Amino acid sequence: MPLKIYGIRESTCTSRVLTVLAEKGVTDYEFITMGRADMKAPEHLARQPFGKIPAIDDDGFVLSESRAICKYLAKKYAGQGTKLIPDDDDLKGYGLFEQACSYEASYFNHPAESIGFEKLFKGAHGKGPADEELVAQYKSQLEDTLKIYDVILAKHAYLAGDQVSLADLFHLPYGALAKEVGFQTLFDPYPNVKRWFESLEARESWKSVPSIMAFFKRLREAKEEAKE
Ligand SMILES: N[C@@H](CCC(=O)N[C@@H](CS)C(=O)NCC(=O)O)C(=O)O
Repeated sequence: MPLKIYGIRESTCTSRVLTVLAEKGVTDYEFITMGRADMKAPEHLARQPFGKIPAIDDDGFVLSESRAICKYLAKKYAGQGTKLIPDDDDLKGYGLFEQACSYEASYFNHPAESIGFEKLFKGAHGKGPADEELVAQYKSQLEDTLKIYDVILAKHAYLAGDQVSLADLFHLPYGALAKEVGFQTLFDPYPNVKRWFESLEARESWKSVPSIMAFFKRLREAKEEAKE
């Protein structure tokens, strides 16, 4: 049975997984597009107890949480495409890789995702306008992180060393979104971060994934059409 991916292609967390599949050259999978009601249905809650996307079903093995799915796929398809995770016997490489994954989860994701929430998701879900005071706070938190990233990325090309890894790719969905919603020049004051992020955005894998902005544009157009 082929690998099944449950998600919305343009959603930030699903795009993280699709980017990894593209890096690995995996095309043999079934994509199941989920609506909001599908996410809360009992059969999906069995895959993702929090009622979120994405989730996968790999021949009966069920897994959720985009970063865990990416790590699983990087190991499952270790023999093909870009090497995105250190070998099992590379203990120090593994430590550095997990350290970089933790940087993303601890210091980058929250402010970047929160900017996306305030500036895009909130309005799109009818939850009112962005709280610009909060946006400024998240931007400042993100800048604190980028300052430190700039020092790290002066020493090596990527966060875990000189090879790209999942830890770098994990930044793409919310980093790109933060730029799209009004902070196009966010990374510019940090030359090493700018070089690093632009190199990630230029990867064919990421360019093959549909943009979250296109999804919300379609949603807005559909709502406007329904009103007419
Ligand atoms: N930590 C989770 C986050 C999952 C998540 O928040 N997914 C969003 C889409 S990016 C979602 O399902 N939103 C719909 C909802 O919350 O109802 C992951 O990385 O998979």
